[in-house]
Amino acid sequence: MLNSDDTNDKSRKPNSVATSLPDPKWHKPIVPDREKEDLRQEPYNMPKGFEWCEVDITDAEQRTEIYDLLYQNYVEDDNGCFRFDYSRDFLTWALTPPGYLKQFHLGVRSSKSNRLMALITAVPAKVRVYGAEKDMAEVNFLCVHQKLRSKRLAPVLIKEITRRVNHTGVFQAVYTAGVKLPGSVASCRYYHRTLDARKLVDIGFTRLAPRMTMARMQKLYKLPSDHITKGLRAMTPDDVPAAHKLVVKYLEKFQLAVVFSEEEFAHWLLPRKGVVSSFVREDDDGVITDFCSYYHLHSSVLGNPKHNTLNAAYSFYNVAKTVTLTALMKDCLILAKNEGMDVFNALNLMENDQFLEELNFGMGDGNLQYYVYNWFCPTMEHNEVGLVLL
Ligand code: MYA
Repeated sequence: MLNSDDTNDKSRKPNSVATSLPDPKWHKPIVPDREKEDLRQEPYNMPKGFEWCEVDITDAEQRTEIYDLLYQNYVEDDNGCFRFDYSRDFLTWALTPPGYLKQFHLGVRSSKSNRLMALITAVPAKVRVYGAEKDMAEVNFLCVHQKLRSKRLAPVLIKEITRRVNHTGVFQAVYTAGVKLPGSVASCRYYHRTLDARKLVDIGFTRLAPRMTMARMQKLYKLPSDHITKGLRAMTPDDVPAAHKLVVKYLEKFQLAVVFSEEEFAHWLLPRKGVVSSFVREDDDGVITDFCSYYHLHSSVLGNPKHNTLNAAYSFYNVAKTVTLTALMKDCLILAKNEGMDVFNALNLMENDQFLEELNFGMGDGNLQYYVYNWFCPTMEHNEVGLVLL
């Protein structure tokens, strides 16, 4: 939700050059890697009445079980007004990148009813933190059914996913959370750009400022009906090699960044209807010069008589070379609005500070903490982060 209170932690350590080799004294595993035979071989014990399962996201019925668990129990805002509603297609996308493993889609079922009661997932990714490039896991969708909260099931889920990931020879992971736990590497803030003022006011996502009328607010957030940058169009499979090069090169300037292979880039960025939208700018010579993207993540509106769903676009990866980042992101707002979005969200990471104010984004009310599991390194500023997790 929108807020004007800035509580960002400013006590960050200094920069170092993003891709230069890091000093091993300040950049190292907390616990050294272990051989397979030295790892725990058997799964952690579940409390009586519950058992582990692997949930098959490619199976329609099991996908619906994941969807329902998250739809009813996943992340809410602090006021309990909104809850993430990850669509089935989104979940399929999020959990099946190249090299994904079924044993990392870890669920807990009730032995009696067989109902899915908890979940944690990991997918493989190459991530660079400062100059150290590592195979890591991206951990997401940690969820315990509301009826089973505060029974310390979450730590068991975390230990078991760690064990499973370790068995593939991977000892680092990245994840984000709204909660501040020990050892975060960066703290980012969400910003929100109103697209449908009336709906956002109706559902209590934002308020009419003092002395503001709805008509004035709508005027303030009005956008042109079509995008402005010449040559900007949806990305196609043919664009992948050039767009991949552009994005990978751009991400080199950040201290925490994903290192996409071309295949991973195609998975994460090729447009999927209702899931992810990506655009390239092709110049008159047919060269791909600029790139922008956002993903579609809706939220349930809880207890509102008029609206059930908040349609939100989330800024993903953007590279502006021949236009300003502000101009490119203005086009993104227009494209997102034309896809039916009510709000456009962006974190203040990468170079997003450049456009947030000018494009009328308002500051959100919570921070998103970034964590690198089992990695010791200096903390970094929000604008040194070049990684967007879902
Ligand atoms: S972030 C999204 C998290 N999900 C939600 O917020 C959904 C709604 N909430 C819930 O479903 C539950 O409240 C959860 C906790 C499941 C969050 N990350 O079982 P408990 C610690 C890490 O009694 P519950 C995402 O998905 C808490 O500090 N730890 O509590 C990324 C306490 O520990 P300690 C968390 O409320 C996930 C303990 O859990 C989080 O029933 C990355 C209490 O357990 C959190 N977001 O369940 C996970 N929230 O006592 C880490 C609470 O020690 C991955 N806790 O303070 C680590 C890397 C693993 C792989 C490594 C491979 C190398």
